[in-house]
Amino acid sequence: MSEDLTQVAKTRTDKFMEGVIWRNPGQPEFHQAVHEVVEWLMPFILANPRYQESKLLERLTEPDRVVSFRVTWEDDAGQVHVNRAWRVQMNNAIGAYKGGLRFHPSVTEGTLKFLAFEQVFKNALTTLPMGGGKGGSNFNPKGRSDREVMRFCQAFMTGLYRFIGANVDVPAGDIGVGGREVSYLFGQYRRLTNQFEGMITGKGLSFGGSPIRTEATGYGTVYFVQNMLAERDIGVEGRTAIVSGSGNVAIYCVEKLLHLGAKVLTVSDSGGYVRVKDGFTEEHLAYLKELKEARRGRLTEMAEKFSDVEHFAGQKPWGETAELVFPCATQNELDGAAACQLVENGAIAVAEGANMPTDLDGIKCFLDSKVMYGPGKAANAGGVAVSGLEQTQNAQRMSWSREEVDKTLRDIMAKIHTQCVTYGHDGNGYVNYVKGANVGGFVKVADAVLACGLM
Ligand code: NDP
Ligand code: 2IT
Repeated sequence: MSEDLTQVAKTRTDKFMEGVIWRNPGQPEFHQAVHEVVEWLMPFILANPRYQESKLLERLTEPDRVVSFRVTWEDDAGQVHVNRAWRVQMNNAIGAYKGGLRFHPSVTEGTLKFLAFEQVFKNALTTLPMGGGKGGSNFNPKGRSDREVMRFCQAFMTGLYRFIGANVDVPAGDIGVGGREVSYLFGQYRRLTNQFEGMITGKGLSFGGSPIRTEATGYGTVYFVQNMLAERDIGVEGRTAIVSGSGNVAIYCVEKLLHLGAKVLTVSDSGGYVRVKDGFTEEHLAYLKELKEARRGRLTEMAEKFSDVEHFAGQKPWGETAELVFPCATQNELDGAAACQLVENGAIAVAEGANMPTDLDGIKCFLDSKVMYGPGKAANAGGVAVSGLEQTQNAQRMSWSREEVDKTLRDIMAKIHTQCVTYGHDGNGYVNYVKGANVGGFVKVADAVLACGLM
C-alpha cells in the first residue's frame, strides 16, 4: 500500500474509533477489541468500497441486541444475593448466535461485548455456520459450594431461557463455566421448557455432549502452532513452552504439548505461576487435573507436593525463557514489556488460547519482531469449532467417535491457518496472522450481511 493510502487508513481508523468510544463509554475492553480489528480491516475496506458505502463497520460494532437481567439466588446460609447478567447477541448473519458464558466478578457488559465481537470473526473462521454471541455474570464461583453453584445456575437460566434455543442462540462454557455449570444450566432449561434440545454445548457425554469438547480449545491451540511452525518446516517436539492459566484451556494445551514431546515449563493462576524444573511429566499433569478439575485448589499446593516445582507468588510466567508461548488465562495478561522480554529470550511462536490476552503494545512488539503470532480468534477457535460439531451431532441425534471429532478439529485448525495465510502474508515470507484472521473472518460475515439486505 502507498504511503498516502496508509495515512488515509490511519486517519479513518482514528475517526472511527472516536465514534466507537463516544457511543460505548466506559467499555475499554470493547474499544480495544474493535481497534485491533479495524486497524487491519480499514485498508481492506478502502480498497473495497462496497463495504464502506454500506456502513459495515458501524453495523458490525453494534450488537443485534443485549439482554440484561437480574439473577437472585440464595446461599447455603439462607442469605439472598443479587447478581447482574447479560447475553450479548452480536451478529447472526451466518448462523445462530454462538459463544460461551463467563462467571467472574470482573464481568461487565463491556467485557461481554468485547468477547461477543471477537466471537463473530472467530466463528466465521471455523468454516461452520455459527453467528457470534457471549454472556455471563459478575457472579464469583470461587469458594461456593456445589449446591450454591447449582442454585445460581438455575436462577441464571430462569432469566435467560426465553432468549436462547438450538436455532436461536447456543451458549457454552468460558471462564468459571465448565462441565458442572453447563449441566446445571441444561437441566434448568429442560425443566422450564420441557424440551430436550441442543441449546447449549459442553454437555456431558451421556446427554448430548461431544467427545473432545473438553480438550478442544487447548488441543486446537497446539494444532494451530503446529501449522504455524510447519510454515518454517519445523515442529513442536523438543521445544520449550510456557503456558499461563491452569483452567480448561491451559490444562489441555499442556496435555497436547506433552504428548507431542515439548518441554512445558509453567502454568499459572490468579495467585502466581509455577515452574516445573525439567518440564511437565504425566505425573505433574495428572496432579494438575485433579487439583483444578476435581478439587478446585490453588497452584501453591502443586509446589508443596513436588520438590521440582517452584511457586512464584503474584507473578506471571513471561520472564521465563521458551520458544513457544501460550497465554491461556485471561484478557490483557501480556503487555508490551512482557512481549518484548519474551522475544528477547528467544520466543519464536505465540498462540493465544485465551481471548485477547495480549494488549495492543504487546501485539505491536510481536509483529515488529516478526515472531509467529496467532491471535485468539484464530488460535483458540478449536473450542467453538467442536461446539459446532456438538450441535451437528445433536441435530442428527448421533454421536461421533473421539477419533472422528479429533480429526475434524485438526482439519478445521488447518483451514483456519490457511485463511490467515491467504489474507495475512506480506509477500516476503512473513504471515501477519492478526491481519489474516481479521480480514478472513470479516469477508465471510460481511458478504452475508450485504446479501441479506439492510437490517
Ligand atoms: P477457566 O475458568 O477454566 O480457567 C481460567 C484460568 O485463568 C484460571 O487458571 C484462572 O485462575 C485464570 N484467570 C482467570 N481470570 C484471571 C484474572 N483476572 N487474572 C489472573 N488469572 C486469571 O477458563 P478457561 O480455561 O475456559 O478460559 C481461559 C481463557 O480461554 C479465557 O480467556 C477464555 O475466554 C478463553 N477461551 C476459552 C474457551 C473454552 O472452550 N473454555 C474457548 C476459547 C477461548 P484462577 O482460578 O485463580 O481465577
Ligand atoms: O471463547 C470461546 O470461543 C468459548 N468460550 C467457546 C464458545 C463455544 O460456544 O464453545
